[in-house]
Amino acid sequence: MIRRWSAAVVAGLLAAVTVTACGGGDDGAGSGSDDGKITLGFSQVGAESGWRTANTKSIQDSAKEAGIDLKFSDAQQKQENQIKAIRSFIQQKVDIIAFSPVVESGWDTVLKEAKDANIPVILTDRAVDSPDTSLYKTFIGSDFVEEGKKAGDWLVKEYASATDPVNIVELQGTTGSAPANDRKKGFGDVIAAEPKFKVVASQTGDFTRAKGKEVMEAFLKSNPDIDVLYAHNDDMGLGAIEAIEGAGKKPGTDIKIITVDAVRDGMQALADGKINFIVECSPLLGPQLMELVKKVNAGETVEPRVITKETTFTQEQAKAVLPERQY
Ligand code: GYE
Repeated sequence: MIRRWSAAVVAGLLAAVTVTACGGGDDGAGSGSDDGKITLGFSQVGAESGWRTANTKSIQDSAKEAGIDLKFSDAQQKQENQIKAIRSFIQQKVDIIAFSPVVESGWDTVLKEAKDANIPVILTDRAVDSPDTSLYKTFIGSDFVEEGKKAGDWLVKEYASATDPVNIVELQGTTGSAPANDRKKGFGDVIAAEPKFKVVASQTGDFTRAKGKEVMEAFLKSNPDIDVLYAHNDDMGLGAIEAIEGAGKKPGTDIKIITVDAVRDGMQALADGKINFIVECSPLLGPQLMELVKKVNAGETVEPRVITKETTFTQEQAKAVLPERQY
Protein backbone atom coordinates (compact mmCIF):
# COMPACT_ATOMS: atom_id res chain seq x y z
CA MET A 1 0.00 0.00 0.00
CA ILE A 2 2.71 2.43 1.09
CA ARG A 3 4.72 1.40 -1.93
CA ARG A 4 1.88 2.16 -4.33
CA TRP A 5 1.30 5.55 -2.70
CA SER A 6 4.93 6.61 -3.02
CA ALA A 7 5.01 5.53 -6.68
CA ALA A 8 2.08 7.85 -7.37
CA VAL A 9 3.77 10.74 -5.58
CA VAL A 10 6.96 10.19 -7.53
CA ALA A 11 5.01 10.08 -10.79
CA GLY A 12 3.22 13.28 -9.82
CA LEU A 13 6.43 15.02 -8.91
CA LEU A 14 8.03 13.93 -12.17
CA ALA A 15 5.10 15.32 -14.14
CA ALA A 16 5.40 18.66 -12.33
CA VAL A 17 9.10 18.87 -13.09
CA THR A 18 8.48 18.03 -16.74
CA VAL A 19 5.78 20.72 -17.07
CA THR A 20 8.09 23.34 -15.55
CA ALA A 21 10.89 22.38 -17.87
CA CYS A 22 8.62 22.58 -20.92
CA GLY A 23 7.14 25.85 -19.77
CA GLY A 24 10.61 27.38 -19.58
CA GLY A 25 11.45 26.24 -23.06
CA ASP A 26 8.19 26.95 -24.84
CA ASP A 27 7.61 30.56 -23.94
CA GLY A 28 10.45 31.66 -26.20
CA ALA A 29 12.38 33.10 -23.28
CA GLY A 30 15.88 31.69 -23.25
CA SER A 31 18.23 31.84 -20.33
CA GLY A 32 20.85 34.05 -21.99
CA SER A 33 20.86 36.36 -18.99
CA ASP A 34 19.11 36.30 -15.65
CA ASP A 35 19.01 40.06 -15.09
CA GLY A 36 15.53 40.24 -16.65
CA LYS A 37 16.87 41.84 -19.80
CA ILE A 38 16.11 40.44 -23.23
CA THR A 39 19.23 39.07 -24.91
CA LEU A 40 19.36 39.64 -28.67
CA GLY A 41 21.96 37.95 -30.84
CA PHE A 42 22.48 39.96 -34.03
CA SER A 43 24.54 38.76 -36.98
CA GLN A 44 25.45 41.66 -39.26
CA VAL A 45 26.56 41.25 -42.90
CA GLY A 46 29.77 43.25 -42.52
CA ALA A 47 30.93 46.83 -42.88
CA GLU A 48 30.96 47.03 -46.68
CA SER A 49 29.20 50.36 -47.18
CA GLY A 50 28.08 53.63 -45.64
CA TRP A 51 24.61 52.10 -45.44
CA ARG A 52 25.89 49.19 -43.38
CA THR A 53 27.77 51.47 -40.97
CA ALA A 54 24.63 53.53 -40.39
CA ASN A 55 22.58 50.35 -39.97
CA THR A 56 24.96 48.93 -37.36
CA LYS A 57 24.91 52.19 -35.43
CA SER A 58 21.11 52.30 -35.53
CA ILE A 59 20.88 48.74 -34.17
CA GLN A 60 23.45 49.29 -31.41
CA ASP A 61 21.98 52.66 -30.34
CA SER A 62 18.40 51.46 -30.25
CA ALA A 63 19.24 48.24 -28.37
CA LYS A 64 20.88 50.37 -25.70
CA GLU A 65 17.92 52.74 -25.57
CA ALA A 66 15.45 49.83 -25.32
CA GLY A 67 17.47 48.18 -22.52
CA ILE A 68 18.11 45.12 -24.67
CA ASP A 69 21.32 43.18 -24.15
CA LEU A 70 22.87 43.00 -27.64
CA LYS A 71 25.37 40.37 -28.73
CA PHE A 72 26.69 41.74 -32.01
CA SER A 73 28.66 39.75 -34.56
CA ASP A 74 30.18 40.99 -37.88
CA ALA A 75 30.31 38.31 -40.61
CA GLN A 76 32.65 40.16 -42.97
CA GLN A 77 30.28 39.43 -45.86
CA LYS A 78 30.66 35.65 -45.46
CA GLN A 79 27.67 33.34 -45.07
CA GLU A 80 29.75 30.73 -43.22
CA ASN A 81 30.55 33.33 -40.55
CA GLN A 82 26.87 34.15 -40.15
CA ILE A 83 25.99 30.49 -39.78
CA LYS A 84 28.70 30.16 -37.11
CA ALA A 85 27.41 33.24 -35.29
CA ILE A 86 23.84 31.94 -35.30
CA ARG A 87 24.99 28.55 -33.95
CA SER A 88 26.91 30.30 -31.21
CA PHE A 89 23.82 32.39 -30.30
CA ILE A 90 21.84 29.14 -30.06
CA GLN A 91 24.48 27.66 -27.76
CA GLN A 92 24.44 30.77 -25.58
CA LYS A 93 20.63 30.46 -25.36
CA VAL A 94 19.91 34.05 -26.36
CA ASP A 95 16.23 35.04 -26.24
CA ILE A 96 15.98 36.18 -29.87
CA ILE A 97 18.19 35.98 -32.93
CA ALA A 98 18.07 38.66 -35.63
CA PHE A 99 20.22 38.77 -38.73
CA SER A 100 20.67 40.36 -42.10
CA PRO A 101 21.34 37.42 -44.44
CA VAL A 102 24.24 38.18 -46.78
CA VAL A 103 22.73 36.01 -49.54
CA GLU A 104 19.19 34.64 -50.00
CA SER A 105 19.87 30.88 -50.21
CA GLY A 106 21.20 28.22 -47.87
CA TRP A 107 19.66 29.08 -44.50
CA ASP A 108 17.17 26.28 -43.90
CA THR A 109 19.39 24.03 -41.78
CA VAL A 110 20.59 26.66 -39.32
CA LEU A 111 17.14 28.26 -39.09
CA LYS A 112 15.71 24.83 -38.29
CA GLU A 113 18.30 24.50 -35.50
CA ALA A 114 17.14 27.80 -34.00
CA LYS A 115 13.51 26.72 -34.26
CA ASP A 116 14.25 23.39 -32.56
CA ALA A 117 15.96 25.32 -29.74
CA ASN A 118 12.81 27.48 -29.41
CA ILE A 119 14.68 30.67 -30.23
CA PRO A 120 12.62 32.98 -32.46
CA VAL A 121 14.38 34.54 -35.46
CA ILE A 122 13.75 37.95 -37.01
CA LEU A 123 15.09 38.79 -40.47
CA THR A 124 16.25 42.36 -40.93
CA ASP A 125 17.13 44.20 -44.11
CA ARG A 126 17.54 41.21 -46.45
CA ALA A 127 15.29 38.24 -47.21
CA VAL A 128 15.94 34.50 -47.39
CA ASP A 129 14.39 32.26 -50.06
CA SER A 130 13.33 29.47 -47.66
CA PRO A 131 9.89 28.19 -48.65
CA ASP A 132 9.21 27.44 -44.96
CA THR A 133 8.23 30.82 -43.55
CA SER A 134 7.69 29.30 -40.09
CA LEU A 135 11.50 29.41 -39.72
CA TYR A 136 11.31 33.12 -38.87
CA LYS A 137 8.77 35.36 -37.14
CA THR A 138 8.95 38.43 -39.35
CA PHE A 139 11.05 40.22 -41.94
CA ILE A 140 11.65 43.93 -41.59
CA GLY A 141 13.28 45.82 -44.44
CA SER A 142 12.88 47.60 -47.76
CA ASP A 143 11.12 46.51 -50.92
CA PHE A 144 14.17 46.21 -53.18
CA VAL A 145 12.18 45.43 -56.35
CA GLU A 146 10.33 48.69 -55.80
CA GLU A 147 13.64 50.53 -55.41
CA GLY A 148 14.85 49.13 -58.75
CA LYS A 149 11.58 50.22 -60.36
CA LYS A 150 11.98 53.77 -59.04
CA ALA A 151 15.46 53.90 -60.61
CA GLY A 152 14.01 52.66 -63.92
CA ASP A 153 11.09 55.12 -63.79
CA TRP A 154 13.47 58.05 -63.44
CA LEU A 155 15.50 56.86 -66.41
CA VAL A 156 12.42 56.43 -68.61
CA LYS A 157 11.33 60.02 -67.83
CA GLU A 158 14.84 61.45 -68.22
CA TYR A 159 15.16 59.94 -71.69
CA ALA A 160 11.53 60.37 -72.71
CA SER A 161 12.38 62.27 -75.88
CA ALA A 162 15.50 60.28 -76.81
CA THR A 163 15.34 58.25 -80.00
CA ASP A 164 18.95 56.94 -80.10
CA PRO A 165 19.91 53.88 -78.08
CA VAL A 166 20.74 54.56 -74.42
CA ASN A 167 23.72 52.46 -73.31
CA ILE A 168 23.55 51.47 -69.67
CA VAL A 169 26.14 49.79 -67.46
CA GLU A 170 25.06 48.21 -64.19
CA LEU A 171 27.07 47.68 -61.02
CA GLN A 172 25.31 44.91 -59.12
CA GLY A 173 25.46 44.37 -55.37
CA THR A 174 26.79 41.20 -53.72
CA THR A 175 26.03 38.18 -55.92
CA GLY A 176 23.06 36.23 -54.60
CA SER A 177 21.96 38.93 -52.14
CA ALA A 178 18.32 40.02 -52.04
CA PRO A 179 19.07 43.68 -52.85
CA ALA A 180 21.23 42.74 -55.86
CA ASN A 181 18.66 40.28 -57.22
CA ASP A 182 15.69 42.56 -56.64
CA ARG A 183 17.18 45.91 -57.66
CA LYS A 184 18.28 44.31 -60.93
CA LYS A 185 14.84 42.85 -61.50
CA GLY A 186 12.82 45.99 -60.70
CA PHE A 187 15.01 48.16 -62.93
CA GLY A 188 15.14 45.56 -65.73
CA ASP A 189 11.35 45.14 -65.78
CA VAL A 190 10.75 48.89 -66.17
CA ILE A 191 13.31 49.55 -68.90
CA ALA A 192 12.38 46.39 -70.84
CA ALA A 193 9.26 48.22 -72.01
CA GLU A 194 11.42 50.47 -74.22
CA PRO A 195 13.88 48.80 -76.59
CA LYS A 196 16.11 51.91 -76.82
CA PHE A 197 17.45 51.06 -73.34
CA LYS A 198 20.33 48.62 -73.61
CA VAL A 199 22.23 47.19 -70.66
CA VAL A 200 25.64 46.79 -72.35
CA ALA A 201 27.46 45.47 -69.25
CA SER A 202 26.37 44.26 -65.82
CA GLN A 203 28.69 42.92 -63.16
CA THR A 204 28.99 42.75 -59.38
CA GLY A 205 30.91 45.38 -57.44
CA ASP A 206 30.07 43.64 -54.14
CA PHE A 207 28.52 46.85 -52.71
CA THR A 208 31.98 48.34 -52.05
CA ARG A 209 33.65 51.51 -53.28
CA ALA A 210 36.90 49.75 -54.23
CA LYS A 211 35.13 47.12 -56.35
CA GLY A 212 32.84 49.74 -57.87
CA LYS A 213 35.87 51.66 -59.07
CA GLU A 214 37.66 48.58 -60.37
CA VAL A 215 34.68 47.25 -62.32
CA MET A 216 33.79 50.69 -63.73
CA GLU A 217 37.36 51.03 -65.02
CA ALA A 218 36.90 47.76 -66.89
CA PHE A 219 33.49 48.89 -68.22
CA LEU A 220 35.00 52.14 -69.53
CA LYS A 221 37.75 50.26 -71.33
CA SER A 222 35.45 47.85 -73.11
CA ASN A 223 32.53 50.24 -73.76
CA PRO A 224 33.49 53.58 -75.29
CA ASP A 225 29.91 54.78 -75.43
CA ILE A 226 28.36 54.59 -71.94
CA ASP A 227 25.40 56.95 -71.37
CA VAL A 228 24.18 55.78 -67.97
CA LEU A 229 25.49 53.98 -64.88
CA TYR A 230 23.01 52.25 -62.59
CA ALA A 231 24.78 51.25 -59.35
CA HIS A 232 22.93 49.16 -56.76
CA ASN A 233 24.35 51.35 -53.98
CA ASP A 234 25.97 54.75 -53.38
CA ASP A 235 29.36 53.33 -52.46
CA MET A 236 29.83 51.54 -55.79
CA GLY A 237 28.61 54.70 -57.54
CA LEU A 238 31.18 56.76 -55.63
CA GLY A 239 33.96 54.36 -56.61
CA ALA A 240 32.76 54.52 -60.22
CA ILE A 241 32.87 58.33 -60.13
CA GLU A 242 36.60 58.09 -59.44
CA ALA A 243 37.01 55.74 -62.40
CA ILE A 244 35.00 58.06 -64.69
CA GLU A 245 37.02 61.11 -63.64
CA GLY A 246 40.21 59.08 -64.06
CA ALA A 247 39.16 58.37 -67.65
CA GLY A 248 38.78 62.12 -68.26
CA LYS A 249 34.97 62.12 -68.30
CA LYS A 250 32.49 64.12 -66.26
CA PRO A 251 30.27 62.04 -63.95
CA GLY A 252 26.68 63.30 -63.92
CA THR A 253 27.10 64.95 -67.34
CA ASP A 254 28.98 62.66 -69.75
CA ILE A 255 27.65 59.65 -67.92
CA LYS A 256 24.42 59.97 -65.95
CA ILE A 257 24.43 58.10 -62.65
CA ILE A 258 21.61 56.53 -60.65
CA THR A 259 22.32 54.90 -57.28
CA VAL A 260 20.42 53.47 -54.31
CA ASP A 261 20.76 54.23 -50.54
CA ALA A 262 21.06 58.02 -50.05
CA VAL A 263 23.83 57.97 -47.45
CA ARG A 264 25.60 61.26 -46.76
CA ASP A 265 28.49 60.82 -49.23
CA GLY A 266 26.07 59.80 -51.95
CA MET A 267 23.80 62.76 -51.22
CA GLN A 268 26.80 65.10 -51.31
CA ALA A 269 27.81 63.77 -54.76
CA LEU A 270 24.18 64.21 -55.86
CA ALA A 271 24.12 67.81 -54.61
CA ASP A 272 27.46 68.38 -56.38
CA GLY A 273 25.99 67.20 -59.69
CA LYS A 274 28.10 64.03 -59.95
CA ILE A 275 25.15 61.71 -59.36
CA ASN A 276 21.79 62.43 -61.04
CA PHE A 277 19.26 60.50 -58.98
CA ILE A 278 19.24 58.45 -55.77
CA VAL A 279 16.59 56.01 -54.61
CA GLU A 280 16.48 56.05 -50.82
CA CYS A 281 16.95 52.87 -48.79
CA SER A 282 16.77 53.54 -45.08
CA PRO A 283 19.35 51.87 -42.82
CA LEU A 284 17.63 53.14 -39.65
CA LEU A 285 15.95 49.84 -38.84
CA GLY A 286 17.03 49.73 -35.19
CA PRO A 287 14.02 51.28 -33.41
CA GLN A 288 11.46 49.17 -35.30
CA LEU A 289 13.57 46.05 -34.82
CA MET A 290 13.69 46.54 -31.03
CA GLU A 291 9.90 46.98 -30.96
CA LEU A 292 9.53 43.69 -32.80
CA VAL A 293 12.06 41.98 -30.50
CA LYS A 294 10.03 43.01 -27.44
CA LYS A 295 6.76 41.84 -28.96
CA VAL A 296 8.14 38.52 -30.16
CA ASN A 297 9.76 37.94 -26.77
CA ALA A 298 6.42 38.60 -25.08
CA GLY A 299 4.81 35.99 -27.33
CA GLU A 300 2.69 38.56 -29.18
CA THR A 301 1.92 38.01 -32.85
CA VAL A 302 3.64 40.38 -35.26
CA GLU A 303 3.12 41.24 -38.92
CA PRO A 304 5.04 38.74 -41.07
CA ARG A 305 6.42 41.57 -43.24
CA VAL A 306 7.29 45.12 -42.16
CA ILE A 307 8.24 47.38 -45.09
CA THR A 308 10.41 50.45 -44.57
CA LYS A 309 9.08 53.79 -45.85
CA GLU A 310 11.36 55.47 -48.38
CA THR A 311 11.57 58.22 -50.96
CA THR A 312 13.80 59.34 -53.87
CA PHE A 313 16.08 62.38 -54.34
CA THR A 314 16.92 64.64 -57.28
CA GLN A 315 19.94 66.97 -57.17
CA GLU A 316 17.81 69.90 -55.96
CA GLN A 317 16.17 67.80 -53.25
CA ALA A 318 19.57 66.57 -52.07
CA LYS A 319 20.77 70.16 -51.61
CA ALA A 320 17.71 70.91 -49.51
CA VAL A 321 17.89 67.93 -47.14
CA LEU A 322 21.65 67.46 -46.85
CA PRO A 323 22.14 69.71 -43.80
CA GLU A 324 19.72 67.64 -41.72
CA ARG A 325 20.75 64.22 -43.01
CA GLN A 326 21.43 61.86 -40.07
CA TYR A 327 23.79 59.48 -41.87
O1 GYE B 1 21.85 49.04 -50.09
C1 GYE B 1 24.07 48.41 -49.48
C2 GYE B 1 24.52 47.50 -48.41
O2 GYE B 1 21.13 45.31 -47.79
C3 GYE B 1 19.95 47.30 -48.20
O3 GYE B 1 23.55 46.50 -48.37
C4 GYE B 1 21.24 46.68 -47.89
C5 GYE B 1 22.35 47.00 -48.88
C6 GYE B 1 22.63 48.47 -49.12
O4 GYE B 1 25.81 47.09 -48.52
O5 GYE B 1 24.73 49.64 -49.44
